[in-house]
Amino acid sequence: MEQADLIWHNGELVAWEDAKVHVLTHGLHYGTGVFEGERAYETPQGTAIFRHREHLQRLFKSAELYYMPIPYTLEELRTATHELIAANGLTECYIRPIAFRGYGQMGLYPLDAPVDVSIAAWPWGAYLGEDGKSHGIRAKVSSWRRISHDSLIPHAKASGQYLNSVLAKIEASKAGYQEAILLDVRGFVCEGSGENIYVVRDGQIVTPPHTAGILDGITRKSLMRIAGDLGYEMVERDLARAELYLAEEVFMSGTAAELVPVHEIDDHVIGSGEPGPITREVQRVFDDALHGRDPRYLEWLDVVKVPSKAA
Ligand code: PPE
Repeated sequence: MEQADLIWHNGELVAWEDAKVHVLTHGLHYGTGVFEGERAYETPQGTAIFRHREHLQRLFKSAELYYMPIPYTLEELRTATHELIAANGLTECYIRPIAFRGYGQMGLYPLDAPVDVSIAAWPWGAYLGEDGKSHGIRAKVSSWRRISHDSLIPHAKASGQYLNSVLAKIEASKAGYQEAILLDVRGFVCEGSGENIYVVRDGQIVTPPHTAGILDGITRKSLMRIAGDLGYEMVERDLARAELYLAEEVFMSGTAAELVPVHEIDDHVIGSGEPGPITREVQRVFDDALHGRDPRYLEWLDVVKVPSKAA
């Protein structure tokens, strides 16, 4: 990975290589952590974090779902992130806040363990490759089902839950595909290992509902608004596996991945085999929104005061 100079750790900026934890950190053993993935982009207003408050709200909600009090306020973490980006001199970056049960208690009862909070930021290019973003990726339906409501909390972005995504990602990758698509416990389409998913059928954009065990993606919410503004209806409903193969277009979205077209699933060519017109249109407007080029979506930007080429 690409490094930056500093990491914010429990209220202080420390050197990147000194941001370490004890091997008996609770979260390392039991996955008791919650995290976020955010991105900052260069915009005409300066470097800006996309939907920063919404990401931090989800972080606090994930923590609360696991009975983990974060010892900072949302505004404190927001300001800390601005300081971190400025101190690192970053103009575009990925941002990873994480709150986790720290060192001091072993055993499954976590409530006496301290809660540590770190924020890292570093340059991270196209998650599924530049080529994937522009020409689309090949995906495989995983043999692993997405974690379900009755054993974990799909709405929480919690560290331990990601073992599910890790298994799916390894399986897809070993089979020669770039991404996995997980079905939910009932066998309906859920999402990618780190992305929400959308299918275009009869000109309508369809995406799995909350009850399918998705992570409530912030990019998903943004695309829903953008699609509506473009005059498309985005419908939340259960999707049968075969609807992936029958789709005119398929795309995925996430903070790291951004919007990525899918041109092949389980060796079935999707539509023309090229990213379709609706995918392209939504992708273009989303890219404008991220980079502050569309006045309709400026409210989504949290501008950081750092020297910026565009400023
Ligand atoms: N589902 C999952 C399972 C998921 O991890 C993400 C984000 C999404 C959907 C999309 O959510 P949003 O980013 O709010 O639109 N995945 C994060 C972690 C990726 C990683 O490899 O780490 C991300 O994109 O930052």
